[in-house]
Amino acid sequence: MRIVSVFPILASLLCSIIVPAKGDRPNILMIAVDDLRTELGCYGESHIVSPNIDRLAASGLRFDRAYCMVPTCGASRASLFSGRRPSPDRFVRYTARIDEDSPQSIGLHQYLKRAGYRTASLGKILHYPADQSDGWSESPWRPDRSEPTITEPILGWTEPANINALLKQSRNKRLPFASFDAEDEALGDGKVAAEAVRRIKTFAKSEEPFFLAVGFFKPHLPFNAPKKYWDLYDKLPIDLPDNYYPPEDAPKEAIHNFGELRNYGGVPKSGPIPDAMARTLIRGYYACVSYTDAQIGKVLDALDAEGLADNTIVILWGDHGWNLGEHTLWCKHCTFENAMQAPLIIRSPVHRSSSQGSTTKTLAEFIDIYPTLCDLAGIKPPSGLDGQSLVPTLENPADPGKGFAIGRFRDGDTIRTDRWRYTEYSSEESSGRLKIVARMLYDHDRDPDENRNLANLPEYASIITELSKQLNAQKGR
Ligand SMILES: [Ca+2]
Repeated sequence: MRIVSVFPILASLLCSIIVPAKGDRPNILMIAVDDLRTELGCYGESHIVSPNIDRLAASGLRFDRAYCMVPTCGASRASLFSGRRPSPDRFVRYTARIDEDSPQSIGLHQYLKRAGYRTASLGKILHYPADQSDGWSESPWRPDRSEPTITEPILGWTEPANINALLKQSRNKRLPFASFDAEDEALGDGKVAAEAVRRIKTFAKSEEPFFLAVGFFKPHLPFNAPKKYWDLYDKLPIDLPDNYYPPEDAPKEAIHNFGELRNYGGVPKSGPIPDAMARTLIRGYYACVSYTDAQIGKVLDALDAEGLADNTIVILWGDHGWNLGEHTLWCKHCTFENAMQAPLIIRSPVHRSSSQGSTTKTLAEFIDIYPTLCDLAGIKPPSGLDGQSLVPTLENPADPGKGFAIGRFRDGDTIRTDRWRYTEYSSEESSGRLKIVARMLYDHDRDPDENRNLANLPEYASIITELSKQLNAQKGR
């Protein structure tokens, strides 16, 4: 009984300590992009037209080595918002939710709301809008995502007659790409951007600090975008990746059958994707990135137009990477660099002099986002978070940081260090003990595309022992 009566007093004292005075807190605009890999103008060596993400990077800090915790939508987002590492029992699938997998966690949005923020979720933020929905000041908002009629079948990958047959199929047989002769707002992300602009105008009139989380659905499959974004790449010769083959000596566990893509109409159920279709998929992905980039531009413009940019932290992340044919893989769902790495850009107005237009090679994990935003907002993070603040990197982009990034997918646990990516795959024995059944090791100094698995070579045994020890000491349980 004594504990119950004392708790509200303690809680009240705690809140009075951690919450800065009203008016001192910066706003936070979070932009989440579904399935965005680090192939963008600002990340270099890309044909992708992404002027708006590029200008955000030019005014903020671009993280060149930021990693998701789980390369699948819901699990990545639940881990990010809870600030907790995934484990074999927590944040496993795309359907993961915090209130089921980690019910004791206070979500980032819940915590900011308690600290006096007006919190809003638009579009795709957590996989289920109902997950910890009490952390949003108003019900999470999602657009109507019905799409216009396809007026322009994508040619060049199969016979026109087959396309017409596919167009008549039911929704679950739809094609993996489509072009619409339509305005941006005819599709979901255009509606998300328009709603975000409306909210920013409303929030500008309020004294309350806001945490506005804006989640775009593209470039997630299907690669459907208005025609003008396809036209950006109309003349571009699209090549298949240089490493359109599995890595040398990679275990079978590393390569999946990209079932997510094979569910679509016209995609073969097994075997390689026909080259013409592969090229169209790459072009379609590019079109969707440019479409989303244009929507992001509208949101950034609204922030400027309302005079909020100088008091608003902007953070952009993709929930995980994507394979566009590398190693013959498509989609995410693996522990290669292409699936684990994702864009991360942070623009902190008070760190302009140290970070504006800079890049960093500090290894960052997406569980670091929660304590970073608390730090930037002047709020002490809750106990029990697994990540650490990236503010030292905003203050000095050469900051060494923690020096590793750990993640997992299904039976694979993976660690990235400055030089290495190491993955070990486990299987449960009849005794219940986990046994390592396969390993991968890539030397990023010599093999940044991860084309040769070194794990079975005896000369790397001591490096593997060290990486395995570090991985198992730090991974989520
Ligand atoms: Ca995703």
